[in-house]
Amino acid sequence: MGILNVTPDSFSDGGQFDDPARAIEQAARMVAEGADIIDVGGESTRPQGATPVTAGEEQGRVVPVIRAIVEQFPQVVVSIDTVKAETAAAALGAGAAIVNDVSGFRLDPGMAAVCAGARCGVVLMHSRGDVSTMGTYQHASYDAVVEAVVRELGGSIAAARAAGIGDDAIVLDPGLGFAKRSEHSLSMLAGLPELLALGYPVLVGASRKRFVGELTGVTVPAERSFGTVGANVAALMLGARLFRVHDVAPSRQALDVAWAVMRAAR
Ligand code: PMM
Repeated sequence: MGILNVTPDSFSDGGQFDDPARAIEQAARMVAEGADIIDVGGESTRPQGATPVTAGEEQGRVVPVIRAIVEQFPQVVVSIDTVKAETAAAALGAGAAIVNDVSGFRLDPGMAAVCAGARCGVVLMHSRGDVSTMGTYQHASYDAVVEAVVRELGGSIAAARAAGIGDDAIVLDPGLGFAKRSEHSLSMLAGLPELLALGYPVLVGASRKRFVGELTGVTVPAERSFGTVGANVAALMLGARLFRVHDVAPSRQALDVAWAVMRAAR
């Protein structure tokens, strides 16, 4: 899953792709490098505290880009990274097939019904707080982080099922770096088997995150590609099957090789 942040202020690539023409160019590059899914986002959750945007502003950013990607790359699946039901509905109308909700259906009571109605795929990510605090440590207090995340994601799954979303439409995400210090993100990666025990495929978003920076000593997010690859290969071996990344080629190539080794080892 290649990341396309159409925002002026994302933590790792803010302002690079907020012009539609440049966004499409970046989508084309990610498709050429092997992305199967393009995740389009129009609202940042950056760790320094993000500025919430209105649904109208967000739609103005993402809808033209989604339309263009669907038209130019019909083989690619588009997901919409939003916590707002109204934006999800507009994105699905423009051709998106997956809703990636970093609040796991917590923040907008209308989200589950929109997804159920569209029969789209859903990524339920764990987080705490709202868009301006979920990227900070404000709610990063846990007795046992893996148990807490499994329990809290259970609430997201219940909301999805209650709205009529099928089990085969659900993907879970531990929410690396969201209300999680680096040690929490590491514990979540190590604890992926416990998340998988809930019975759904798991997506991880390790790309350029702070824990990768802290483990490698690389302070510039855009230079954390090697560390990101390490996290993704480890996550693959622990059971993750979807990988949200900024730099598609390194992770795609590493994961293809690691997967071939895993299959040959069976
Ligand atoms: N991380 C970010 C945004 N959206 N969605 C999912 N499912 N998982 C993530 O880990 C995730 C996400 C923050 O990173 P960005 O600002 O570089 O997009």
